[in-house]
Amino acid sequence: AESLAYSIESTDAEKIMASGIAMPYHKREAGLVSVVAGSEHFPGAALLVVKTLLLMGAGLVYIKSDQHVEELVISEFPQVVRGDGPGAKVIGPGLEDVSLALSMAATDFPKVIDAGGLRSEVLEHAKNAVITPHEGEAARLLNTSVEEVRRNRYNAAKRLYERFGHVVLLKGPGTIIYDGQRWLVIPINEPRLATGGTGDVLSGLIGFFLSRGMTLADAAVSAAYLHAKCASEFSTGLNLNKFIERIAESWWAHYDR
Ligand code: NPW
Ligand code: AMP
Ligand code: MG
Repeated sequence: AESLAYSIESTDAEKIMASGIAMPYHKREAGLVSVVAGSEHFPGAALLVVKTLLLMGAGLVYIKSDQHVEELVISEFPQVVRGDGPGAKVIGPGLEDVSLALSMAATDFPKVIDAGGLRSEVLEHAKNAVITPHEGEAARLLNTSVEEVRRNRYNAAKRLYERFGHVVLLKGPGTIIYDGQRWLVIPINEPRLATGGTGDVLSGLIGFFLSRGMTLADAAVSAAYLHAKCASEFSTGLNLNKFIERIAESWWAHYDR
């Protein structure tokens, strides 16, 4: 009952998402995004974020990671630029180097912080961020158990907001977004999303919407909605490359041709 009280209708989510649609005139208007992601263990996370950004239509994508990951990303997507650029930040998917997250967190640019960036020392330092923990990550940040988070997901989201002051997107069946005033819930239980790499795609989507000038909460809602909706359109488990393509097709369908 609690979740129904706050859940947003798909028409509302579509409206919020549509507010981010402007026809870009050139690449610097189409969204600049720096991706700080990947590591020796998890190079794929950086590829998933970058692919999502490129297919959504980000104008210029930068990759800042260890040398091996940067080279891998650029060999797959030669349009990506090495280093950090003046735009939105996606910090953390597959990232193991906390110092890299720390060095990027305090800029004024809007940012999404996930996975390897979800550490107290990073979040205390960060500005202008949406944080995207799953229940395990939320429990770690709150110094509590996963069972406790699961028992009251609203309370966990609220406590994360109170502790760190960032917009919170708590992942799971019924993703909760809390910005200190509004509760927004994507009321979708989609088992196809319960698989490795889907969170990395979500981070890319949020980074894209931030780069198009959406507020932190609107970017989080738009991304979580589009992500869950497109997953539910599959008749099988997700092939992540096809999943990213389907999300991007759904987004691009909003442009008049
Ligand atoms: P368990 O196992 O259920 O008892 P971690 P991660 C617990 C990157 N990836 N969802 C769980 O407990 C990510 O970006 C790279 C998930 C366990 O103790 C990260 O940088 C990929 N976990 C890194 O890998 C593809 C839940 O939390 C711990 C949970 C690690 O990310 C995969 C797991 O959390 C991945 O995206 C829940 N709802 N509830 C790639 N191909 O490059 C409880 N847990 O240690 O942060 O591990 O999420 O796998
Ligand atoms: P991560 O654990 O970081 O890979 O993120 C998983 C992504 O899939 C998040 O966007 C979750 O909200 C989503 N997800 C996982 N399981 C479910 C589920 N059962 N129903 C809806 N969304 C889910
Ligand atoms: Mg994750």
